[in-house]
Amino acid sequence: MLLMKDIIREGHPTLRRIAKEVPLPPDPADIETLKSMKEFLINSQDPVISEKYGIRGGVGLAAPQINVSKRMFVMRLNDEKGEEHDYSFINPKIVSHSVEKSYLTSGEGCLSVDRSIPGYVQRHARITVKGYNEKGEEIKLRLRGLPAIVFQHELDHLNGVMFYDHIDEKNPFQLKEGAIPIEN
Ligand code: SB7
Ligand code: NI
Repeated sequence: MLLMKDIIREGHPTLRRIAKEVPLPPDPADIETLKSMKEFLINSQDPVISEKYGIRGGVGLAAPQINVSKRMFVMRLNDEKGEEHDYSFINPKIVSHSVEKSYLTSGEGCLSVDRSIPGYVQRHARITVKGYNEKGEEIKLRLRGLPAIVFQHELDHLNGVMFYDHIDEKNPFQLKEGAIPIEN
C-alpha cells in the first residue's frame, strides 16, 4: 500500500526529469504500479482511510511522484455534472487543444509540494488526449473543466514541470483575456 512517505517532494531530482515512455503492452510490473497508484487515490478520497493513514486528498498521481520515472499517471474525480473521470494513462499526450485558457479559482496544489503557493495556473480549457490504458488499449478522450486541468497537471509531472512553474512571479493573479474560471 502506497503512503505519503512514498511520495517524493520538491527538491527530489526525479520530479525534474523527463519520464521514459512505457513499452507496450505494459508489463506486469507497470500494471501493478498503476494499480497501486489508483488504490492510493481511492484511499486518499476515503475519509476514514485517509485519516487513519494521514493521506492527503488527491485527484491525480503521476508515476514520477513515487520515484518511478515512467510516462504513466492516474486520475480520479467527478466533474461539475457528477460524471466520473477515472483513468489510468500510459504514454499520454495532448493531440489538440483550445486557444482558450481556464484556471482553478483556488489555485493548484500538489502532493509533492508541502506548502501552499498562491496564484493562478492557466491551462488549455479544452484538450483532446490520447494514450493507453492499463490493458494496453488505446484511449482517446475530450476533456474540459476540472478533468482537463488535472490531466495537464499530471502530464506536466512526466515532463519535469511543477504547477508553480506556470505562475507569473511578479503578477501571480494576472489573467489572460477570456480565461475561464473553474470553481472546485
Ligand atoms: C489541483 C490539484 C491537482 C491537479 C490539478 C489541480 C492534483 C494534486 C495531486 N497531485 O500532486 C498530482 O500530481
Ligand atoms: Ni502534482
